[in-house]
Amino acid sequence: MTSSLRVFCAFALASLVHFNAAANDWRITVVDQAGKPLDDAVVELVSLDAGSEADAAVMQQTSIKQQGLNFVPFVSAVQVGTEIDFPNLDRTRHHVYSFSPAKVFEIQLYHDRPEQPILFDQAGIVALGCNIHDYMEAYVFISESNLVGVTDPTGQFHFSQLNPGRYQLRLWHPFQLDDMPSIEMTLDDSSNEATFSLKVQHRPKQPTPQRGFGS
Ligand SMILES: [Cu+2]
Repeated sequence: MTSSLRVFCAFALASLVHFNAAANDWRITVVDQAGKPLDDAVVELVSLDAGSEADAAVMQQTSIKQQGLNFVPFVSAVQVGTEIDFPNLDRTRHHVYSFSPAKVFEIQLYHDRPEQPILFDQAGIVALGCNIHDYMEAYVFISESNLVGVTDPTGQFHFSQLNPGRYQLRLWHPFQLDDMPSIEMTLDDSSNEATFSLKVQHRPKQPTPQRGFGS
């Protein structure tokens, strides 16, 4: 009896240690060539260690609104197999389309909510447009990995509960000038932060005056 209790305690302790080691946070900051925080940058991690793809929980974007005659958000990052809804919150009708090879589709002129979401079933980068409003644009980065996100206005994206190990990091931004950087990194069992720089050609996003009408 005593001996089985001891075994149980050792197992519980081992589980606890493992849990602590797996609870890694990784805060990635992306800046432009001038060192200014860069929002709308996609950060993707692919585990290079077999079997550690993670149970990591990352928020998946599941809708792209049309609001104020713009797409919101401008950049989305999802895992392959994600369905995205395109609700139209404007009073005017939109006609959303993509000619990108990773997902060719169109949702003909509509109000409110389309009948069904669009399934993004292939990795790649999709550029969205609207047939009615030429300036409207947005991007969807579809990743094989579930460890993917988009930087906020402070240039940050925060991964939590990552398993320690080796990862391939890729960064992408719609305005970037160079090829997509791909960097191998090792995550240890303490909290991690890293800053990366992307060379971009800044330009306005969906450059329309956001007037009240139609929205
Ligand atoms: Cu439109």
